Formats: sequence, C-alpha cells, structure tokens
Amino acid sequence: MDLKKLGRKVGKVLDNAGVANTGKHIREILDMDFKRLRSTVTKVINETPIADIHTHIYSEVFGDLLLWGIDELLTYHYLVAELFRHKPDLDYQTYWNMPKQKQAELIWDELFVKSSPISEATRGVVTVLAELGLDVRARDLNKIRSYFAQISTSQYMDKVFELSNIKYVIMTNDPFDKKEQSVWKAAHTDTRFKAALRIDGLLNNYHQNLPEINNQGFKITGDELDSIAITAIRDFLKSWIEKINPVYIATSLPPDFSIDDGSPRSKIILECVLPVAREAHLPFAMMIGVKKLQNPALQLAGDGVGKADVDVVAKLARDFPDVRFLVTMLSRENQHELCVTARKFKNILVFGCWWFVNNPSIIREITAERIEMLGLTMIPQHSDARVLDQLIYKWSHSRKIIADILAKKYFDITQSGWPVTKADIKRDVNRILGGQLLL
Ligand code: FIX
Ligand code: ZN
Repeated sequence: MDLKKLGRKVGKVLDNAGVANTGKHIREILDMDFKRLRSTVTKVINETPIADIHTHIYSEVFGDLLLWGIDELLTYHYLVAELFRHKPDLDYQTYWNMPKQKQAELIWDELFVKSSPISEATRGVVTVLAELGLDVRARDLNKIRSYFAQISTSQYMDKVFELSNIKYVIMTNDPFDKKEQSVWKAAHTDTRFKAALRIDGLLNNYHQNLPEINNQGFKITGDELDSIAITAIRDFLKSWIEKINPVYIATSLPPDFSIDDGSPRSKIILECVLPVAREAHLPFAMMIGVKKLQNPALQLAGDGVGKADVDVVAKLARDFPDVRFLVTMLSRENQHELCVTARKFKNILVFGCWWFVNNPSIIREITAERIEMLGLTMIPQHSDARVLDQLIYKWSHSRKIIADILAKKYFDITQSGWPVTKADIKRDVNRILGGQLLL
C-alpha cells in the first residue's frame, strides 16, 4: 500500500479514536504531493518579509547615492559589460563621456531592441517592468520613462519594498566616502535601511587612505603600523561603529587573500578589525574572490573573479572562535569547500550567491548543496542591489529558485513519512531569509 493510502487509513483510525487533529494533520501531510508542497513553499517564501543582508542601495536621506528608475536600471554595470560585447567597436571612453540618458538609450537599443533580453541582468529589467505593470510590448523607452517621471522617490521606494516584500536591507557604508560622511552627521531614521561598515578602503588601500584617517582625527604619522597606528585604527573603527550602528563589519578580498603574509591588510585584520569586532559583538563579513579592475576601462564593470584559498577562512575561524564570520565567495569552484569548512566551524555563517554566482543555474546548485550540508544554518541569498528597483527582480528570481529547491528537500523527507506542516515551512523560511540567523 502506498504511503498516501496508509496515511489516510491511519488518519481515519485516529479520528475515530478521537485523537484530536492528528488524523487531519497526517492526512494534510501525506496529501501534500510535490506540486502542492511546492505551491505551499512558494506561498510562504513570497509572504515572508526578507532581510536583504547585502545591498548597495541607500535610504532617501543619502540623496543622489540612492539610484532608481529605468535609466539607472539600464546603466547598471552588469549591462555595461554586456553592451561592449554587443558593440566591441564602441570605444570605452566614448561611452563614459555620454550623458546617462544616452548611455541608457544605447543599452536599450542594443540589448533589448536589437537582441533578446535573456541574460540574467537584462531579464531582470524585464521582470521589474512587468511587476510594475508596465506594457513593454512597444519596446518604447520613452513611454517607460514617463512612468518613472510621474512618481516621487518616496512613493517609488514604498512601492518597491511592497512589491519585493523586503523587511529591511543592509546598506554598504563606506567611511571614506565624502558624500556618506555628511549624511551620517544627521539622524538616519528609515528603519528599512540598516548599516554595514565597509572597510575595503582601510584593508585594501590603507596607505592611500591614510591621509583621510588623519583628516578624521585619528592621528597616524608615517607608514609603519606601529602601536600608535594600531590604536588609531581601532579608534577609527570604534568611532564609525558608534556613528552608524552597523549590523556587521565587511570587506571584499582578492582571490589570493592570505592572513599570514605580513601585509598591512593582514596586520589590520588581526590587530584591529577582529579585536574591535569581538568587543563590539559584531560579525566580520568577508566577501572573497574578487579581482578588482581586471579590465580598468570598464570601471565598476571591470572586476573579475578568481578561486581563493578557503583554508584562510578556516584559519581565522579557528584562531578567533569568539568572532562570527559571515562569508560569501565569488568563485563557483569555492562553494562546496566553503560549505564543508562551515561544517567544521560553528562561527562561520555562509551567505548569498554573490555577483557572478547570482545566476539561476548556479543559485540552484549552490542552494541545494548548502541545504544538503548546512541544513537551515545558512543565509541562501542577498540581492546586492545597486539600483533600488533591482530589489524587485533579484528577489523575484531568487525566491522562485529557493522555493523549488526547498520544496524538493521537504518532499524528500515527506516521502520517508516525516511530517512537514506549513508552520514548519514558515519557521524555516523565516530563519534563513528573515534575518534570524544574524540576530
Ligand atoms: O564588493 C561588493 O560588494 C560587490 O558586490 C560590488 O563591488 C559589485 O560591484 C556588485 O555590485 C556586484 O553585484
Ligand atoms: Zn556588493
């Protein structure tokens, strides 16, 4: 007798025996065939407000640091890289000298009119316009522009957060960015936006940013990382933690990142960042594997990827057991080893399908192996949105994939008779996507 029939029989017997509800529960469980199960998981994921733990978007108070609207969507650096593949004869500087509207028109024409927008980044624009309810059949950019022209920033922000059902986003806040510095002098009150203290400028460009650290009142003379410099850098970090109340401290790191190379970066991480993070009870987020400006002519679009040494993550987790490490890696080849390393160290929290692995075919693979090895102790995704509107597509695309993988994993256990109820699914989804793991 198959499981479902058995379940119905057992359910009836228990009902008749007056065992309250169990029969109903059993029937509910066993009746959840895969399609029903998947639609339940999809519904739960869509209804769960998401904590988006890494983005480059800003609340309104940050002024023109907040990017939104069709021209920003079209000139996103992912699409800039794709434009040059469509127009290899286009001179880089000619493009950069164009006004943004002209850049957007060129990208629209090449990637959306003369070719089909089926790459992940072009498809994302189509998803945004569809979810806004805009008719794109005419492929008329000016008609699309007229929608954005008639909505205010705050109205649009409310709409984007509503459509994407986001609880809050964590920004990327750079203490060396002059525009940001002025904002932090005033109160920052939009609770949909939390801060992250992003210290690439300190770790990857220390000597170049030394003057700025001094300008901010943290006196370091000379290039040596002596005890005075170490103290000043710790004070610099503490002052920014005090100022912006970050959820975590973060940096991106190159594929050849090493912690025992005696570099300024290693010394600052070991003697400043980790002691300050420990004292402030803040996680340290390492985003590892980016080759900055592999093609400088592409500017932001010019960064590449390289396989990194996961042993460095293990060494830091081992040597600093009381510091929590959030880790995401850029190379697809690093993902399995990162999962295994996270199984060895409880203070490693794996998160997101970052940048070049934020594509459906790879999200699917990574999410399945993370669930298989880490269960529900990882954060499957972040959006990395740079343009406000991208919250809509990055989460619409990822929710579908994560729901499908989760449903398959739940289905596997129901096939072995394990009860999976809607309450279980809600609890689990809220844990991995609702921000609980970061608390
Ligand atoms: O280092 C990072 O936070 C990266 O995500 C960015 O530098 C990158 O440009 C990006 O937005 C990728 O999605
Ligand atoms: Zn990012």
